[in-house]
Amino acid sequence: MARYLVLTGGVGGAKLALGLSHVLEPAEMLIAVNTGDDFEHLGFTICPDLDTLTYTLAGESNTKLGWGRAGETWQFLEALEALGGESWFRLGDKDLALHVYRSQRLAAGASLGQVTEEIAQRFGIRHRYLPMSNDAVRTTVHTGQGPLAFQHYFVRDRCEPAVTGFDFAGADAATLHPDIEAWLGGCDGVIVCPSNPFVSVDPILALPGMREHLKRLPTIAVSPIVAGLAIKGPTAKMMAELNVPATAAQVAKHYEDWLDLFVIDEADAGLHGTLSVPTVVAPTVMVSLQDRIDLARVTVDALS
Ligand code: FO1
Repeated sequence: MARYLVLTGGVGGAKLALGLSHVLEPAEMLIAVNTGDDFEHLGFTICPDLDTLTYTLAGESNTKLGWGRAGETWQFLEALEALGGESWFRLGDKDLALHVYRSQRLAAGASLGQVTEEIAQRFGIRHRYLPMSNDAVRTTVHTGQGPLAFQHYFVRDRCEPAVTGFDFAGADAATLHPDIEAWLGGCDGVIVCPSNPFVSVDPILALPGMREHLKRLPTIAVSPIVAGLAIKGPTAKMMAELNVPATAAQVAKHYEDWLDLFVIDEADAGLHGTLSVPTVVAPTVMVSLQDRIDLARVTVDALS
């Protein structure tokens, strides 16, 4: 039995993680989730990428919004707004329960990993996923308008400010979640989901020792860029602002220190054989569940 570590961030990554959960048994994969997007808001610790994965693996994701929980209502937010409270980050009533629960457990001394596992169990999720670290890491987006906490950049300011760089406060002093570290010691390869390289994958790579693991292990990444466009989110916009080409080739270059195989979309088949990393050409745009499963199968087969 082969064992894989899966690295993921938000919505795009969770789609492939769901596909992988249909292709691999729970004992064959562990998912390490970016927590650089986490923030403290209204007194709660909010972990958007962990929650996106929880809702996705539980079949509870809000497909209409693209984030949050299915069947959501907004009475809390409306009441908060009426009070003049901060409502730019939209917390639905059901979603709020998760933030209350997590914040209360963290205040009682539980680690983020423990709380994540409790939540996964209550949602009936069989495949294991963990925060990249139990320590707080917070992404700052540097922009022409100054530094912005990630969610201020992403949600409040709708990714409008032009980015100039990123930093991951706390990463240098943080340690990989101990179970991820242990898993890396015995695993057969790493699968990097089609998440934003700068703000979803790089925070995980910023943890001490992670890049060394990736250099040592077989790795495969799926391009988040197809024909110069990001499937979801601001990746292509960020690349343009950073003065690099918004192409799958550039993503491969970003990962080239440790990447062994790169999955590119059929629309980018022209790049096959032209990159510093060997490529696998496959349909990477995941619309249906079957698309997610098919891409997961391609990824696992290519790595094994
Ligand atoms: N994304 C938005 O675009 N607007 C929101 O109001 C918003 C609220 C929100 C609440 C809880 C949660 O877990 C996620 C939420 N997201 C929202 C998504 C999220 O902030 C981003 O998609 C990720 O951080 C990027 O990976």
